[in-house]
Amino acid sequence: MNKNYSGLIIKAQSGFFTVHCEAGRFECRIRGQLNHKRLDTDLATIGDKVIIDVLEDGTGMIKEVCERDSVLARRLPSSSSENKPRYKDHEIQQVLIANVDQAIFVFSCQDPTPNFRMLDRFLVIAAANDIPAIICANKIDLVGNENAVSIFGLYHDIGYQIVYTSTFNEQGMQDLKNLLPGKVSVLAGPSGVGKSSLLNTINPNLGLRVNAISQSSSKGRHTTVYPQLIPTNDQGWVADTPGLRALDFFDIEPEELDAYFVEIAPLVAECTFSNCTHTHEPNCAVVSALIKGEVSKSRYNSFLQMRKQNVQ
Ligand SMILES: Nc1nc2c(ncn2[C@@H]2O[C@H](COP(=O)(O)OP(=O)(O)O)[C@@H](O)[C@H]2O)c(=O)[nH]1
Ligand SMILES: [Mg+2]
Ligand SMILES: [Zn+2]
Repeated sequence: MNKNYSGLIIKAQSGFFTVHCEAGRFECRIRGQLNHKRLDTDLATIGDKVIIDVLEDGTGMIKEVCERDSVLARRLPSSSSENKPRYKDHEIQQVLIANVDQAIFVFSCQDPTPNFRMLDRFLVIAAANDIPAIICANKIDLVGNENAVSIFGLYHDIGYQIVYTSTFNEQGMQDLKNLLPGKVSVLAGPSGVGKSSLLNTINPNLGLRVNAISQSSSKGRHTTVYPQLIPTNDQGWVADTPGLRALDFFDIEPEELDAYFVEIAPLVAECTFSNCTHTHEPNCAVVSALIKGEVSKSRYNSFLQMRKQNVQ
């Protein structure tokens, strides 16, 4: 007799899924019928809650993928091919992770100096996917609390939650740990900022390699790394997805960009032109706020840069 369990997909690897259930972990395949008219990557992915059939031999079969609360997805650009409908009407997504509760973007206060263009890009992608974003400012030991707060203060002012951490003196580690229980979190940030060190501090059993060469470097090219969820504490999971490095990808239309800058979005309605690009138009509320110092130059520059990169 087959047994039914509900569980969570914690690893997905070319058609094979590792499903974590209360009863244990099972290597599963997915039922053919489910494969109907959906993108392969959209079928089931890490973070999906599933019902599985465990067979006599101990392997499993995913028989149902539960409805998703949220996804971190890359919308595939269909606008490039003439015949396909635009993705706003007919959305084609590549889902990286399902049911993400929050994204934690890690940057270091120093070594390397924070790349705010990249942080702003991450924040926009989180906003576009409707995923709450938290900033982790690591290596606080290198600059001290006060400097750390002034380096990242701008993000505090516009309403983001920031945790200041050090894996060296364990400052702030409890604040970070407190965010994780019972949630699926995505951790992303440039290499060298201390992501593996933070995860090792959170869960000492992980033994992740610190200072590991990034996946995109030549040395790592031949080893394919698959996305997976790794356990933290109290039923928390953190997505360690190499694909997230490719959060560099950008698939947001230039006209919708202003909606994803938290401090710019509320100003848009005050611009004279409803299709204002906030670049050269007269009576632009965003440019006025910039001049008054209510929108920071740094954030406005990120906005302009992302806009430009999107206009082909
Ligand atoms: N000073 C300082 N260095 C750190 C801290 N956390 C990590 N590092 C160092 O930063 C380097 C990169 O760390 P790693 O965890 O591999 O970063 P990742 O590439 O983001 O995974 C290593 O040399 C770590 O020892 C910290 O809190 N303070
Ligand atoms: Mg690492
Ligand atoms: Zn405007």
